[in-house]
Amino acid sequence: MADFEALKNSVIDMDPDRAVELTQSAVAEGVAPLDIVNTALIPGIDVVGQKFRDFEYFLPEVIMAAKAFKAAFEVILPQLNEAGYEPKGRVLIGTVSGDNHDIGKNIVIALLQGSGYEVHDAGVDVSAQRFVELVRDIKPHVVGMSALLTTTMAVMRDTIAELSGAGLRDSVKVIVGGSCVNPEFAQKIGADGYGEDASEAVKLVDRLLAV
Ligand code: B1M
Repeated sequence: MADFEALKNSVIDMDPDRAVELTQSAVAEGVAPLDIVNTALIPGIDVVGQKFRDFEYFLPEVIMAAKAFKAAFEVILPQLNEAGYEPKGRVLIGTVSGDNHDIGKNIVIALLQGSGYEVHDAGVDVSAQRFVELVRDIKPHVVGMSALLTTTMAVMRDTIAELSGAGLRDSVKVIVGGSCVNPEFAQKIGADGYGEDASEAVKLVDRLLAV
């Protein structure tokens, strides 16, 4: 019988090998892939997010736990696709032009993927024009921009302006985050929301897409 509690703990304990092993045996037993995600992996990464907020876990632990999560998720991704798994929505995320900080963005991506979103990582140093190109190609429901440098915040405003100029603004929700950004700034530049941290970003996307 699949041990969901042990699988959840393998994510919390940052143990990718154990996470893979337990996921493989659950798959072999015929457990539905979505049950594995919803009953073990997401609850596990949720605990990690909470520990991070409570200063019980720090960055290295979050990155290791995200690795365990991703390793297990990779085992079931083909099964999810076969099972006709429908992502909750499509999200495009990047760190804005001039800014190479990507640790926070990567955590947001891991939690969004864990929560069932198809996420496209635009990487770092992404210009307003590049965001527009990617929105045209990928047709995301949500565009997320991350910035940690006060000098790069303006790129968020420019990207929203470029999206409007290209006639794409109404087709996507725009969210922003990163330690130099706040809700007032998000509102001022016409974003649809601000995520204070990765778990809040997931809740925000859920809210905006009403899922
Ligand atoms: Co840099 N850096 N850094 N740095 N760096 C900061 C940001 C800084 C505050 C340090 C300081 O001076 N105290 C400062 C910025 C000052 C400012 O403008 N306000 C700074 C600076 C100045 C610089 C350089 C200019 C230094 C230099 O070269 N002179 C340079 C810039 C390079 C560039 O980007 N062009 C630089 C370089 C670097 C490193 C390469 C060494 C490294 C980055 C490694 C990497 O990312 N791959 C680095 C690091 C590690 C930091 C600090 C120490 C840590 C950042 C981090 O990863 N935090 C940082 C100081 C600090 O924050 N204590 C600092 C952990 C991460 C989990 O948090 O990214 O905030 P964070 O993400 C959170 C939330 O913000 C939110 O969720 C995440 C998870 O909870 N979130 C989102 C983030 N994006 C989101 C998007 C969303 C929603 C939520 O929706 C789309």
